[in-house]
Amino acid sequence: MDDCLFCGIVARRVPAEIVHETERTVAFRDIAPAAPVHVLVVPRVHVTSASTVGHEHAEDLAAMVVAAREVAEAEGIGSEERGYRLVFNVGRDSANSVPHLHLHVIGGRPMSWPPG
Ligand code: DGP
Repeated sequence: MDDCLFCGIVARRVPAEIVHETERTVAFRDIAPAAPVHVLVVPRVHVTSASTVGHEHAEDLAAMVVAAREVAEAEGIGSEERGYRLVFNVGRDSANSVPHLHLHVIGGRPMSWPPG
């Protein structure tokens, strides 16, 4: 989509620090990191939100989770001893701000639960 920020990053129209790519996904560092490791994994195809995901997106979703694991391993937080958080924000209450599906990979420091 021409006016979508993350489609712009996927298409290299918008600069970003890309750290991982597959046939179906692109992963890049969050511009406002919430932790030492904060990477966003997005599908190359435009999907607006987890609230609009359907069975037709199954392969993209699986590819995103595998990409997140590979990013975490590459960043040195993939082990059970370290660990990381995977987050899909959906809608206003979650503070979702970019309408292109993205999986947050957050780690590199201890985190509490529940989130704020
Ligand atoms: P969310 O709240 O789940 O919609 O998260 C959107 C994230 O996207 C937020 O953590 C900040 C990040 N972000 C917003 N604009 C840009 C950008 O232009 N470049 C990069 N790399 N990240 C961005």
